[in-house]
Amino acid sequence: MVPADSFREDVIAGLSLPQKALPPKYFYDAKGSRLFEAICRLKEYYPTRSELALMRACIGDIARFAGAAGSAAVTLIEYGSGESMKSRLLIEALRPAAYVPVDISDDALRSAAAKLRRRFPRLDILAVHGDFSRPLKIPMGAGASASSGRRVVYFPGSTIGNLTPEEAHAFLRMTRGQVGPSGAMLVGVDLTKDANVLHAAYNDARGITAAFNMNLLARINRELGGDFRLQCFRHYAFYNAPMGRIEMHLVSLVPQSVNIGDYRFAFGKGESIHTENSYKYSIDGFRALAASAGFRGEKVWLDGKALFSLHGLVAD
Ligand code: SAH
Ligand code: AVI
Repeated sequence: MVPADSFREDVIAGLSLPQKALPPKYFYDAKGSRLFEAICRLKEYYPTRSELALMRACIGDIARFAGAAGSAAVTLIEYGSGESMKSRLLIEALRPAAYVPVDISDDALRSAAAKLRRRFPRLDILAVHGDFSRPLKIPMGAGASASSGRRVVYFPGSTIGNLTPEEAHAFLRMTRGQVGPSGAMLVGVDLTKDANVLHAAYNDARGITAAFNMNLLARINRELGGDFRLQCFRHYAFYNAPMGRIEMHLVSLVPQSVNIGDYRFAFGKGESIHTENSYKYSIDGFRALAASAGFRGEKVWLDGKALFSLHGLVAD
């Protein structure tokens, strides 16, 4: 669980904005993480399938890139590791000395770490429960001292797309400092594509994405004593082409007010809470963003349908 105080403060601040908004990192309580895992298995949600296909097809090359320094022990740090599904493939091929999964969802982190310990008994697994948008102390594995080890940051899933380009720039800069001149970064980035494909991926027929979005209101009710009536809101996701992003909102179906502790928020009919952006990039557009943060795009891997990309970045 994230500290209730910062959750409460962020919710009150977000619902007080002229365009009400909530940070997407709060989707991921235990139920939200399970719903996200269900999204990853949906036929409409191509990103997970595409990134896994890309990893399976190119894993030798990806591991060679990540382990480029040869003999130096690698510490593999993964931000937003969730169920560590893709990292398994990378760990098998790269054989790092240590793996540091970082996630805001304690439940997802614990269960992934327990499974990985069974699968890789000799791997040093140092799970960090925390928020990657704030400075975090990242441990080094026992076999990799700060002076001799190579740090590789893995950020798959296009989680970078949930940050604004300004936040993504700051995050890449922070990571560039963290991996140092001999380190590297592997970033999964969803590509700009036909708006119909994007629309289907965020409006699945079974309503799992809608349940994922609505769970944020249920979580506010559960953890902060809010009185959101879920049946009075609906999931709304669309592609904002000029901004190059999918936007997810929760739209009020009626005029209403909602209480959270001593705070009361009024909603007009049709008024929305903006809950998530999911930016889509061109290959060159993402490379330019990485370059502005001190990284050179050395490699890029694509799946067979060119829906998704994995960028291999090195210090410039
Ligand atoms: N890497 C996995 C999961 C992606 S889902 C994959 O590629 O499938 C995004 C993950 O990032 C979730 O596990 C969520 O809990 C985590 N997350 C989101 N915002 C975060 C933040 N600010 N700090 C740490 N973890 C975060
Ligand atoms: C984690 N993140 C990259 C997902 C995305 O596609 O933006 C979260 C998600 N939101 C709705 N469906 C999936």
